[in-house]
Amino acid sequence: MKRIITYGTFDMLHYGHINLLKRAKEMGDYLIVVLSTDEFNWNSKQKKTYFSYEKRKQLLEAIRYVDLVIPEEAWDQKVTDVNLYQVDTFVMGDDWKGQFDFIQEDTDAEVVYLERTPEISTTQIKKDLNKKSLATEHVSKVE
Ligand code: C2G
Repeated sequence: MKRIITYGTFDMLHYGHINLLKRAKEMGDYLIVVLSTDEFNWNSKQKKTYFSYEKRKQLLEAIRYVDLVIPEEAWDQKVTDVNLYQVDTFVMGDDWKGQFDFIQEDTDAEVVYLERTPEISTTQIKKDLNKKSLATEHVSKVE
């Protein structure tokens, strides 16, 4: 059984995430998603997610491509994870290109960077929603 692993925050789940998970699963038989905890996001990425870890985990577990969701609590747990779960392929979007090549040296897993889906991101969604609400607010003021 070919095991694949990938890491992420997956906040405000969108089709860019789904495209990544679909392609990752197509590379093997079993996909492990290592999901960043709220503490890890805040302490190591200064990110406050919209959805809590439990909600983000619930969403990921509902996706047909995902077989297991485990917590990401530290940047340096990747080698341990890859060895513990006997992973064959470590997959990330290519915004991370080159950042995880060490996995190939330190484990038996190959590292693959998949092209990001353009024009969609959690940050973009938040920006667009803010713009829309400001525009609506302005219109209601001038009516
Ligand atoms: N992604 C993508 N296309 C997008 C947005 C995201 O392919 N339009 C991919 C990212 O490249 C990543 C995965 O979806 O591989 C999850 O994206 P994020 O939730 O933004 O993950 P990130 O914050 O990059 O956290 O230790 C690694 C980190 O946990 C990765």
